[in-house]
Amino acid sequence: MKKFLISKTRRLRSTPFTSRLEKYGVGGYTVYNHMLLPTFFDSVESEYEHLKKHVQLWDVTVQRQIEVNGKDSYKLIQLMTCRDLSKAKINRCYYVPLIDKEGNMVNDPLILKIEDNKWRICIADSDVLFFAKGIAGSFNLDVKVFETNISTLAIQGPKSDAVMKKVFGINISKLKFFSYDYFEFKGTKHMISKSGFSKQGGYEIYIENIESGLKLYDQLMKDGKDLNIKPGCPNAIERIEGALLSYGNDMDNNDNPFECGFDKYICLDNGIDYLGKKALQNIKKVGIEKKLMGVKIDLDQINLTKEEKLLDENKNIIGFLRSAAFSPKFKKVVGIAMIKSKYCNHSQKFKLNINDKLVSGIVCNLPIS
Ligand code: THG
Repeated sequence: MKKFLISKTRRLRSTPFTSRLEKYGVGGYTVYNHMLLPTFFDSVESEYEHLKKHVQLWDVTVQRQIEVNGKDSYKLIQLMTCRDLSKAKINRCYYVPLIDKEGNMVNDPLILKIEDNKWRICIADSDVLFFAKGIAGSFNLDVKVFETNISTLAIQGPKSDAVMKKVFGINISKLKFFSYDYFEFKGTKHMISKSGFSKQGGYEIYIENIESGLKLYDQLMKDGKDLNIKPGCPNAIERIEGALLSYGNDMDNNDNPFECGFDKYICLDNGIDYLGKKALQNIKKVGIEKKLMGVKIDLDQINLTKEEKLLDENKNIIGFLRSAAFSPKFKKVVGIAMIKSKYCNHSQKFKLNINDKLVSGIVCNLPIS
């Protein structure tokens, strides 16, 4: 098959770090929030092994930050999510399902409360800006809503502490999981949270001063050299094994937060008010018909480009495979699938037609174990 390139334009946005990724030999991109997101440098598998042993520097500028500020900022934020944020604290990160009036998923961002009347939403891949502006307009809220110019770097892996201590000093290691603070690099303060789209531990740096951010990128690569730092990116294998969900892949606007396993982030019964509350109360009453589960498949490779049907022995559809990758740990393909409720029991078997070949698999829990 003829190889082709993705054509870059203003619409398909680059990041301040794109030229560095290309210098380091980025091997492929995907598009996320209308922006370039690397998918691998050498190979997804070698980078999976490296991420679990060492440390990687990721350009995750695609996690665009939507800022909401003004008198009604909490009201707008709360209208969009079923998670109770009434007691949210400054210096903390909150993983929240955003839902519409029907109770369906719009996005699953990290939300940071910056000041009493200032919040930032670090979005997954959907146009939250227009959803937020639409609500602000129709509820006549006193808020400003805009996409910031912030670029995000993630330092992920078991040696992330060591690299970050070298660059920002010993205090960085006091940061607790899902909290953030400000740390200085050569005279410029950067906001840093202990978070990231891997289960290997690490930090995210929210860069407002690009000039300092570019110097910081180079310093992290330099100081990380003896710790075997490499440029990387969110790793498909690692995130599927760890059940870090990907909006647009694992779930979308046809799924609700109960079906995605977000029960602990759903508040139905106290004073808070949000768009989809009635819908979720109703779903809770009638129950769900499908749920995200893990799967293991007897294959040694897969390239999933659309949902695939999963069938039982009588050819009934039991669910749909939505993400999959070969796992060196399980020596099989592992995946995330939306499974019909009556087939959700652990160890339900299924068949799957891939490249005109029928292969076998089994349903399991998430995270995959
Ligand atoms: N970091 C930041 N913004 C983001 C992501 C991120 N925006 C887009 C995307 N990733 C949003 N999706 C997720 C999914 C999972 C997590 C974070 C963002 C995550 N989950 C933890 C877990 O499942 O173990 C913790 C959940 C919790 O304690 O509430 O970290 O990666 N800035």
